[in-house]
Amino acid sequence: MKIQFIYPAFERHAQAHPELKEYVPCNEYIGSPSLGIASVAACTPPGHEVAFLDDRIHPVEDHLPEADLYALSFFTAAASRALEIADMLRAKGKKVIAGGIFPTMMSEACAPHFDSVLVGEGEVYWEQVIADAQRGELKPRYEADRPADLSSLPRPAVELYLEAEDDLFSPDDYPLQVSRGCPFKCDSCVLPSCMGKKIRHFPDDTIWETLQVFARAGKRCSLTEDTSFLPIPGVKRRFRELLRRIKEFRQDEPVELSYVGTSMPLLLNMEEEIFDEVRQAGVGRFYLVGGFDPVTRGAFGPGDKAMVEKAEQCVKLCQDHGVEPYVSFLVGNEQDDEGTFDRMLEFSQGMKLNIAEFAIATPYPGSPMWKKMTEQDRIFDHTWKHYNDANVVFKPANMSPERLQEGYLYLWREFYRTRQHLQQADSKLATVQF
Ligand code: B12
Ligand code: SF4
Repeated sequence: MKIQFIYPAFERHAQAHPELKEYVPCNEYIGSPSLGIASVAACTPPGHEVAFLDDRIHPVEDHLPEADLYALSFFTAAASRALEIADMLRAKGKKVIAGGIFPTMMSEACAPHFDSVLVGEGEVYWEQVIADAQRGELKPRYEADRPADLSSLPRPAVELYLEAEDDLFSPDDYPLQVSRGCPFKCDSCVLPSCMGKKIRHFPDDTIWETLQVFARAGKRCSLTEDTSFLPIPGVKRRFRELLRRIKEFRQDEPVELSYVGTSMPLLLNMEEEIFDEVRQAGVGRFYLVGGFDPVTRGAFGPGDKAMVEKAEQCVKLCQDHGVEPYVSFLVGNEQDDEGTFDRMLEFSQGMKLNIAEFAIATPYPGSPMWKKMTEQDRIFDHTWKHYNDANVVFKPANMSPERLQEGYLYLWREFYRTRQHLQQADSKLATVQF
């Protein structure tokens, strides 16, 4: 059988608001696809052919290859396009199945558009799906009855992505997944619902192998998840071991990490040496998420002085240790009011931030925020492509939706107004996702 995986398009900040391109000087950069397809494809039994199509670069309408089964992988921002592609393919009589975060959280919304909806971690049931598809007996729904056992999984088949690169698309970094699951429950995060509440770690060998494949292809890797810094016994120790091994590994291989993602105040729990270890592992940047935690919510919402000082301390820790802070400011939290936008800009100015991004709080299906906003009947937009952190889809607590939308554009414009020199900056700054 030939299985054609498709990564449906979604709009990023600058696509949703083209005026951003006029005032944000950093080069536009399309991020790599999520690891979902590569992870599932790696578990395909022998004897089948797998192929990958990135609809963001090569729209399905113009590049539709023949296949026996079309497997779409998508999160909420890509759901509008995914449903459109599925309808189009099924009108042509093709078999189409859906997996990923959105099908996992909203399987009923997907069901009318697909032959099968796949819920949860795909590695658990993928062989069964293939066997049933081959016999022409696909079931309408498959669901993982347990978390995947990471110790027995093959590494993600990232060659699928690397081989699909061309002149139009060749990202310089890819995500590297070191664990799954999280015991916390931040408002707008779906991970604990999708991947479970317990942290599970990939074995070192799986991580090394993946890192090596990327390094040999000239790619950097990003540690995109903040769970490595959580104050849970054993988690930080494991992360430090990982950093030390990467440091050693770099003596023989051209391994480079582009950034490590973390919720801002988690840095305050870190021992000083970790910063050096991060740098020695080649990490040039922290992707500092603000707006998920009580510290930054207190700092930028009501402007609580003690919280502002803590937030400043987080940025300063990065600067003092030579790791660039790239702050991602989330606006539209319950505490935020009309003053929030200027508080964020003053903070950026005071801390001499070089680069930053701005995102609108979004009630992703399956997240605690979704549950609360639905119960309070505050969601007014169910167009999934607007769920991309660039559009207001709910009624904010202390301002109108229009004011929040304007404030978000104001932040991008005002922050970058004094940073036009970034046009000449190192191409690595192009990893700013806008
Ligand atoms: C790397 C990453 C990115 C990259 C790459 C793009 C991408 N879509 O992944 C970039 C940086 C571009 C990105 C951008 C954004 N991202 Co992002 N991103 C991630 C991250 C950290 C890792 C993705 C990944 O590789 N996961 C690992 C794979 C293995 O997991 P998976 O895709 O869920 O796949 C498993 C199952 O879902 C299933 N499955 C998936 N596909 C298929 C297909 C089939 C056929 C089958 C059988 C099974 C199956 O099996 C897989 C293996 O178990 C995730 C967090 C996470 N851990 O997932 C957030 C995440 C996906 N992003 C998120 C968000 C919100 C965004 C932004 C909107 C944020 C922003 N500030 O703007 C933007 C999107 C657009 C924009 N405005 O720019 C949210 C999505 C929430 C939601 N409900 O949809 C997540 C979950 C983060 C979070 N904690 O909330 N992101
Ligand atoms: S944002 Fe990070 S810490 Fe919070 S629930 Fe999601 S993965 Fe866990």
